[in-house]
Amino acid sequence: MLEVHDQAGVRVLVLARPERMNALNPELLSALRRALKEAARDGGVRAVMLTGKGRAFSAGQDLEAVPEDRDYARVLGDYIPVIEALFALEKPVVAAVNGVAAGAGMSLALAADLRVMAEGAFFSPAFVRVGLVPDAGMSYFLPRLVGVGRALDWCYRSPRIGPEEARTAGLVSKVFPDAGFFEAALAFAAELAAGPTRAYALTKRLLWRNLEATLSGALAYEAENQAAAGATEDHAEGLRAFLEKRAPEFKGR
Ligand code: LHQ
Repeated sequence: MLEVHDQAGVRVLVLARPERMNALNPELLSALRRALKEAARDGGVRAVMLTGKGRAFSAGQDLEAVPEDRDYARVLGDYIPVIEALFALEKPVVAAVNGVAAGAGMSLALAADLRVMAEGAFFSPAFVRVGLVPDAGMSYFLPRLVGVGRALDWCYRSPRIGPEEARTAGLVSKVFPDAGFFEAALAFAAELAAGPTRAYALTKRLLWRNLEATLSGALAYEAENQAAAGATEDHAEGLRAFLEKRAPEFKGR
């Protein structure tokens, strides 16, 4: 259901219900929640990559597992801790979108820090197709990532958002060929894992929090975070490496 392994300092989480396009049900969500908690705790993990097994990233909510009473507030109770855990993780999180990411599957990808996608993959908000509204964080992340106008357009029409449109909108960092996609995405995540991951964590908090700040609040929060980054071993190593004209070896501390 969820396959977990470590490669090159990256905790790889693979949504693995390929026969159901990795549709999300309570068991998979709870496994994901546990795995994210573990990844946060494990000092050997420097980055996390979330991807899907088979031809989908995730087709979103398992439409065969919706309760008869359609108590979606309860269903969403299983999503909330997962989205919050992705957002709170103090390590870079990459969604490697190998195939379709629809509905709440797209929401999962949006809650990652960065996204890369395969040439044959696409995003689809999908909610409107079944008469629903964006959930699992999409209403929060999508307008912030691509602007309210585009988010509304996508949520109303639910088009297939392919690599070109996704890249133009700033939704994905890189597009890789379908053949060898996993390896290319892993190399992307591994590069982050070898970086100053403490500084990444502070940057993530800084950028998101300062979206809501006044200028003076933002400047003060930058100063506070720069003081924290300046106290890391990685900063000392970065300075040393610059002066010694060599590549830095960051440890994430
Ligand atoms: C599926 C699913 C799926 C179960 C494919 N569930 N089986 C709502 C409610 C409450 C709270 C949480 O949030 C939400 C928001 C949501 O996420 S609503 C769901 C949004 N997702 C969708 O509407 C996507 C539905 N799926 C599709 O449109 C297509 O299946 C896609 C475009 C993903 C793939 O199309 P194809 O490549 O043509 O494959 P397929 O349709 O033949 O799917 C393969 C199998 O996977 C098939 O089963 P079968 O037994 O016939 O082989 C599908 O029934 C199953 N599957 N999505 N969400």
